[in-house]
Amino acid sequence: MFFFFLQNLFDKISHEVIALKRVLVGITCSEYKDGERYMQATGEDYINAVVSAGGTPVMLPICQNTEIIKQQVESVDALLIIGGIDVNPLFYQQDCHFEQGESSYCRDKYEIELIQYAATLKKPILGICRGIQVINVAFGGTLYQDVKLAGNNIMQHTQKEKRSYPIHSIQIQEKSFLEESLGKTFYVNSFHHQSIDKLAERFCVVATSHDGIIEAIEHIDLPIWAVQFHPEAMCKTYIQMQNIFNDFINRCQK
Ligand SMILES: [Mn+2]
Repeated sequence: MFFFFLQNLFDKISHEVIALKRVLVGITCSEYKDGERYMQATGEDYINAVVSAGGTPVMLPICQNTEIIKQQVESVDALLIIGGIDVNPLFYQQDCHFEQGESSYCRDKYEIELIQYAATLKKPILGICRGIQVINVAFGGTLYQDVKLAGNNIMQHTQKEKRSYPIHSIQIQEKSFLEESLGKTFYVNSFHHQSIDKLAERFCVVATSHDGIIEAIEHIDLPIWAVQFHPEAMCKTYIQMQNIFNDFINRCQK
């Protein structure tokens, strides 16, 4: 009898511990067209990285209703802002440069609203690639519409190598979230032709490449972290990349 009591107690506690550990991560979506149908989807690599880190992924579709966006944010513990096409420069008050690529006004408006509302609730956010750019814009920063505009010796940031292999190194600031995951320097992949120009207020740069391009940022007060590369694509080839997601989920629990 006493054994059953202990067994029940143990089951109850372990169930609660597991329930505590599962961080619900809202992952943003990309738009695409399948024949005549407009679709939304997210990358399987993001889902797998969150699952491997012990989180529970849910997809957050793009929509244009403020009440729904607020409810999406309220219903999750954290946000993962994924990669994708360029941000429309009108969101940082610039005219379109010749090199500006494809953009989606609706996706930009949605993600900016999502990020700004999540910030008011102090929900943790991890931004990846386009994610770092849209986070910077959501807080008043600007982008180089093409990395070539950042200087004379800018290297190639749109690699021809496979996604799961790196192309350039980054130098990482001490005591930053990224040093915790990757150490002082690391080789990363690169699939961006735009990058941060003017950094939004209350953010700091935590990693750069040798040509000075911003490769990671974090907020000074809020739980917001972002990288310009694609760690989710390298989790299987470079185990340290999974640390970025593991550490993110751990910080979400604090
Ligand atoms: Mn790069």
